[in-house]
Amino acid sequence: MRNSTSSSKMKGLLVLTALFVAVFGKVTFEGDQVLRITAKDAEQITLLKELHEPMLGLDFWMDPVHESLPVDVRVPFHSLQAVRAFLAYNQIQYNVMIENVQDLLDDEEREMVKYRALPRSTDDFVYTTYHNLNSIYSFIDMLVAEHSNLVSKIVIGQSYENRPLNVLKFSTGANRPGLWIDTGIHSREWVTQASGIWFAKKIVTDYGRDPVLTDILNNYDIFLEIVTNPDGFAYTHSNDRMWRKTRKPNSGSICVGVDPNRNWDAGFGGGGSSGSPCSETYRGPSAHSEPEVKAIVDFVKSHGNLKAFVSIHSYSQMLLYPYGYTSTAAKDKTELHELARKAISELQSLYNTSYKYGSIITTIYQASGGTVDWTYNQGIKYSYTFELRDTGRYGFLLPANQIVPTAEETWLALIAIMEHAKNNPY
Ligand code: BHK
Ligand code: ZN
Repeated sequence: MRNSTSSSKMKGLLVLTALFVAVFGKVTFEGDQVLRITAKDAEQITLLKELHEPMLGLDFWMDPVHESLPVDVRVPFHSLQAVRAFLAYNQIQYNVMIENVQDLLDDEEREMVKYRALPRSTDDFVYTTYHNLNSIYSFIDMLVAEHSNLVSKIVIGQSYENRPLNVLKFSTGANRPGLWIDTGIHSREWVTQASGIWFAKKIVTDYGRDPVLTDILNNYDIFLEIVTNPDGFAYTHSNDRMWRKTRKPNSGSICVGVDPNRNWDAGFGGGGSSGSPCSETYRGPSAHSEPEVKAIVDFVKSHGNLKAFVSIHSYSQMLLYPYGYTSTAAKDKTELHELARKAISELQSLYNTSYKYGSIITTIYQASGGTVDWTYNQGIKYSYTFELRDTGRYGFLLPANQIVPTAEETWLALIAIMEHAKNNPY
């Protein structure tokens, strides 16, 4: 996730990868390992940056920034020997988190194919496995059909590849202020879309039964966009499980896609974003260049009365608030911090999962053009980003048996945020 030059070597590698995908259909990760590298000082961080050499084909799940954060990196099989020798030679500590990435993908796929048949209702839907885009779209339509008095589907726009950008609207009355939740803006963070599905079912199940949710929904509408980056998500199923960005081609480059969490008009172009189309943090040619981002921007502006905005990612178990592009504290920092503490203590009460919390720039790293920095600057005070499970044992490849526990604990934190917004009108 760092600036890369589009050197001819890089082009060679990318063309080879593209060719491989064209011939064999799907990128394979056989023999790839995920290493957790722990740099002990600034000198070792500098050495790690040499590993961004494009021919190595490394995929930084967590970027080298400072010594306190370990670096998780997927190393393709063809580079393993070189990378491990480099780390040993420089006496940089690391351990192997994932022995063979493809083994985890095979487990994931075996689990999914057990449930290929489309269920007839959302009661028969399997919440304990991952689903493809068609299955999620059909879930959305079933839910709306079953609970048309409570939930409707709004199409806020079209993706670059013309897929609908569906938002579920849970509403019990007209002209209410709104609370927003999105999942899956980074397509490979599969536990987030899976949790979004579970949240949707939870809302229709609990309304009229759970007093806190009922009170929230009697006063506010909830908007939920489950597949916020549908082109990327479809691509994670069809071609490359590790795809993060959008799928719009970049003019003048063979590299595809923009990081939708660097594309917002909040410190756009600043530190912690890249101007290189081949980078995983490529910000795009201009703010809101991505239709998936622009659709939300237009929705937020035309709605005009959102009171909370929660954008959900994985992994690393963090609850973050603005800012990411500047170290200037948000004016509501004290309240946001205290509410984050409350929300993660609710979360932890269920399965003892521990979260870090704080501003984006102080808790992870500087990142400019992020979603919740923009929504916060639009006046939506309760703007948060989650990083769901885990802390790196499986990373983006969280086993399906953790979907429901992850969704359940996260829901407690979401309720805490929504309830606080309701009790503190502004
Ligand atoms: C979160 C919120 C705002 C800016 C950055 C982040 C961290 C996030 C990112 O965009 O780099 C890390 C990530 O995708 C894994 O979910
Ligand atoms: Zn993410």
